[in-house]
Amino acid sequence: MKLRNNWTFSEANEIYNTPLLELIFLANKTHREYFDASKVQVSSLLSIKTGGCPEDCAYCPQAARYNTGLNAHKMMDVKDVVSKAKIAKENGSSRYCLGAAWREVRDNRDFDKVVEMVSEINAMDMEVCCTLGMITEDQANRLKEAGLYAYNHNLDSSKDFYKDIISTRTYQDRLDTLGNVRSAGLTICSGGIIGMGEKDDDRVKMLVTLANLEKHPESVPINALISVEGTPLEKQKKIPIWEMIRTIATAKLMMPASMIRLSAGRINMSDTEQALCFLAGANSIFAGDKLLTTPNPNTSDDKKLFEILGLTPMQAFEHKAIREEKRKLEQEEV
Ligand code: SAM
Ligand code: DTB
Ligand code: SF4
Repeated sequence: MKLRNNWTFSEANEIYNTPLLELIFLANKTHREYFDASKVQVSSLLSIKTGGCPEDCAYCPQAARYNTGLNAHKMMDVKDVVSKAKIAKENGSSRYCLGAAWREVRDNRDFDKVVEMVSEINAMDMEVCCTLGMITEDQANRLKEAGLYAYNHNLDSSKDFYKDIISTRTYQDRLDTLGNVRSAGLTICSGGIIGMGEKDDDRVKMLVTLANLEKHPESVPINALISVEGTPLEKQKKIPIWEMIRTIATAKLMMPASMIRLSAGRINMSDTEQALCFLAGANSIFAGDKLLTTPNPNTSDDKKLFEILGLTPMQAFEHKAIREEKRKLEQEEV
């Protein structure tokens, strides 16, 4: 299957509505054309600056305006972050993602510290990712020079539904940041959240926007909402697993060379449910007892799950090599 960035809504919608077992089969088949299906990328997350965020994202426990009982924390020290990254590496993580509860990056001492963290973790031969909110091209360049590999910035949902979830910035702001990240030569990690009350159409539209970017995001996190008490979405029910599977499989069929990450929400999924997500083309997870502020399955349970399913963690940068090889072969075919 060739990579495309001219998807129409109706094409994507048809994929999303394919009978479920057929959809899983097609996604799995496509996945195997691009990746070794026995390998899963394991990433770890760390919240380096927690809470007190001025934005109003309705799902987020870190927004200062909601009472979620979260303890805010100022920027962590570089050495503490580096030692946590070491532990994550020992536990099989090849990617380390640093998250800050910021609306946007500012050129201040805290940003200098992030640059230092990136450079030290990159020197440990891990893929370093940051998620720091909106960013300019200059700031993205600075991170790239320090050794940053990826920048995470989610579209979260469709343009239409975005307005119901966030009012303090626009969808275009998100797209502009993705453009700045690309211009700096970084890889993009961008996906969304399902289970916020959006319609199937909103999920399909979000995937069309992602898949029609000039270049597909190299990784696409699909988060199931973790409904946190005190946020406006506290009453949202757990998303049926079938909808998670449909979203993952559709993302894989539209962006076959991208890593689809089964992200937030694994804590509420059984092993069997997670296995179906892997079968539908997910090949990346967040590991470690905590995501940014909410719980995640513990490392020993994940190790057991990998054993049962015959999965092994990918090495750092391994998937990049697989993709490049595949692209080379395709070019030879033409
Ligand atoms: N402040 C930065 C930003 O918004 O881009 C970076 C951190 S923010 C917490 C990163 C992403 O986490 C959000 O874009 C959202 O997709 C995801 N997220 C936050 N709260 C979540 C929740 N309760 N359930 C699922 N995903 C969540
Ligand atoms: C992503 O798509 N999901 C991660 C990561 N990128 C930064 C964050 C999930 C956060 C879940 C809520 C929390 O733990 O605070
Ligand atoms: Fe702030 Fe990011 Fe949470 Fe929105 S998702 S409130 S920008 S930390």
